Amino acid sequence: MSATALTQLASALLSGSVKVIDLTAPLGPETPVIKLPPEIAVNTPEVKVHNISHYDKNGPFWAWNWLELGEHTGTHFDAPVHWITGKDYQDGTTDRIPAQNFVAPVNVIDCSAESAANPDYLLTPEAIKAWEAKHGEIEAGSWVLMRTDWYKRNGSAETFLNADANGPHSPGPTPEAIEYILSKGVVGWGTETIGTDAGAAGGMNPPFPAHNLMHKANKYGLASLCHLDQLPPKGAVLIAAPLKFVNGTGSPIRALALVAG
Ligand code: 23J
Ligand code: MN
Repeated sequence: MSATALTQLASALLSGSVKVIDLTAPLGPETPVIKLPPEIAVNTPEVKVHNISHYDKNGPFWAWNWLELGEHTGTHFDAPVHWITGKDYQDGTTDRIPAQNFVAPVNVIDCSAESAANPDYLLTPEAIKAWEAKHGEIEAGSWVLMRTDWYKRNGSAETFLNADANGPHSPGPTPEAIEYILSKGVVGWGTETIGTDAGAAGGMNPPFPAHNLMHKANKYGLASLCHLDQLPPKGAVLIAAPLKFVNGTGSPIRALALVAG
């Protein structure tokens, strides 16, 4: 029997020559949540874990909890219906997105030096084209992930949100960068920050361009990814699947990357 791509992958997983990298932040009461200006929006709650039983009178042989959890919490997936521009897509909810889209190749654009020097760093089409000249073209059906090393700040809401009197300061894309990757036919756009947009994105045109433009095109977002510094610029495969919430606008995920070890 000849080795197909899938039997080769299966052997590579068993031998460790393909490794599984966990791109997910711990999810719990300490998980930072986005803080939108309260005068314009109601905010998502912090995670709460409610105990049902713990091998006690409420359940003598078992432990279990129930969760109080926003859809857009921690390492999570943004579905097209999350944004008003994507609200009419029939396949734009977490339960109706075709599962084929949850497994795809990734392009990782390293913006860590720029983001360390400037927390308001914005990725432009020119920077993406320079990356492509070095690493190869972004293919239709692939993800584009913005590596910033911002995940290293994810332990505390203060450093992660990085807000001052002028609002939050965190890196992200320009509207033109999102338009450029959409022209390549990508499946989605992902970041290490609290959302897929920059901290200053509320003041851009359109406001929150990663949300506005990606979801308008029935494409997806990933936020609060971790460990993008462990991925090659090209060649990894991302598995990022939301829970099958009925009519869901997003979901926490366990984001996993397959990389050559
Ligand atoms: C609602 C409004 C603005 C933003 C967000 C949600 C998110 O970042 C999100 O988690 O989708 S920027
Ligand atoms: Mn979200």
